[in-house]
Amino acid sequence: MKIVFIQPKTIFGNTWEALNIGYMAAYLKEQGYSDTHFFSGFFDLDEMIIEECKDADIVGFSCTSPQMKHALQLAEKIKNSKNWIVFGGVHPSVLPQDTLDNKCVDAVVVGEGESAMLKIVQGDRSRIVQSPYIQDLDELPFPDRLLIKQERNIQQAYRDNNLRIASIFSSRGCPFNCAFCASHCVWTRRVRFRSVNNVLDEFTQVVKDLNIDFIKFSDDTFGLQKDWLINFCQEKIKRNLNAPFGCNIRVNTADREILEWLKKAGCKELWAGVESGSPKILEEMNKGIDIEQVKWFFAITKEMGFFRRAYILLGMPNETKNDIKMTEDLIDKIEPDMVGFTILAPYPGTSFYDPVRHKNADWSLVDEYGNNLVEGKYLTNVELVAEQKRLVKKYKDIITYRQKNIS
Ligand code: B12
Ligand code: SF4
Repeated sequence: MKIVFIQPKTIFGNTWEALNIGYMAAYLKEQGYSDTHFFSGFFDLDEMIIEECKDADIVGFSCTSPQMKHALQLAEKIKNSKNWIVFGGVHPSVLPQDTLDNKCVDAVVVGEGESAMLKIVQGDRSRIVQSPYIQDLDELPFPDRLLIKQERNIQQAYRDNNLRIASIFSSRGCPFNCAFCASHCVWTRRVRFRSVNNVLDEFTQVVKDLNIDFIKFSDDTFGLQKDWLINFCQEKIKRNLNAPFGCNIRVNTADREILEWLKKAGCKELWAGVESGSPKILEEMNKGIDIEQVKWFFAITKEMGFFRRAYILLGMPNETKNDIKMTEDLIDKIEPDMVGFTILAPYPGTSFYDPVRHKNADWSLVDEYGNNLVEGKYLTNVELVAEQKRLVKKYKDIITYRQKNIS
């Protein structure tokens, strides 16, 4: 049985490792299905992808909303009477019926993909497939990084950062409820953790096999459980794993003890959602943090010598120029080492998605770095984009790599 997985592209052209596909392919391989192939719209030409799918039995597309357009363009050309076209990922999970309304889509997987995809490979021809979540994540094999041709992403990272970088996930899910986030649609709000040893085994293997200089923990938020996190740091030190790493962290889940352990274990970078300097806007985002926590986190992490990145989100419905001014004041106070300014993107699965208003939205044109869908009560879209540009210019010395490149 020939199975082809496709990572469609976004028009904004930033590439990333298709670890979701790597996970599913490794799982299928363990169950005896190893005739799997992978193509990425970022690197492979459409004609080549279509040609390679001619004799495929199952073709799986992995989609966030901005990837849907390219996925459907390819699927229309690939669909034939013999193959079975499956769509999975965040967008199809949130809008399964919408996705199935496209004639070229045979089935949609809602939520976690590994065991659902196995069912399909074993003959399940339901149009919507949803499997129970895997209880023990250690049961999953490590993602097949060779199949997803990760070397291409590593080289890209090297060109951008002069470092060979790879991502690892230590958990699935996030218990928080930020209004602009769609994570819960795939993972629910119950967090599952891999064991420390399982994560460190992968860490060891990835660093060695791929010659990696820096590991990114791409979890929604890393080390949500204090005991787990301290144990992870202690074990990493014990194993003499010196490769540095960075992670997403919430300013209200860290404490001094956690940060000290992270430091000792080689964590160099911390990436935190600051979002806004206005309490009213933080409330509107349902972010669950306050300004004092932000100030405390950035002061202590500066003192400890971490490289700290702050994410700022503009475009909440009630945001005014004065709120943005409060955000600037906060940035000046906390002095992040890097900052990025995104604009709210009302993706399906977030609280800002409106099925009526956004029915015919072209999601391929929607990006957090700029989109024409969002405007607030007090700021028009044009004003918001102008504010974003102004801030990018003002903070040009510490702006994120991606934002520097696109502005
Ligand atoms: C890390 C991350 C990134 C990293 C990726 C780093 C990396 N190494 O992979 C970066 C920063 C590059 C990134 C980029 C983007 N991201 Co992002 N990202 C995430 C995050 C935090 C985790 C995604 C992830 O890889 N999870 C781990 C894997 C294993 O999970 P998964 O991808 O969901 O796959 C599982 C299932 O969905 C399913 N599945 C997935 N594909 C398929 C395909 C088939 C055939 C089947 C059967 C099943 C299946 O099975 C998989 C395994 O169980 C999520 C939030 C979240 N927790 O979901 C946002 C999230 C997915 N990102 C989002 C977006 C919008 C993007 C961008 C489009 C942004 C942009 N404008 O460029 C790009 C697109 C890239 C992408 N596909 O994720 C949105 C999607 C919302 C939506 N409705 O589309 C999310 C949900 C965040 C949010 N705003 O709410 N992202
Ligand atoms: S933005 Fe981050 S912290 Fe908030 S719900 Fe999403 S994943 Fe969790």
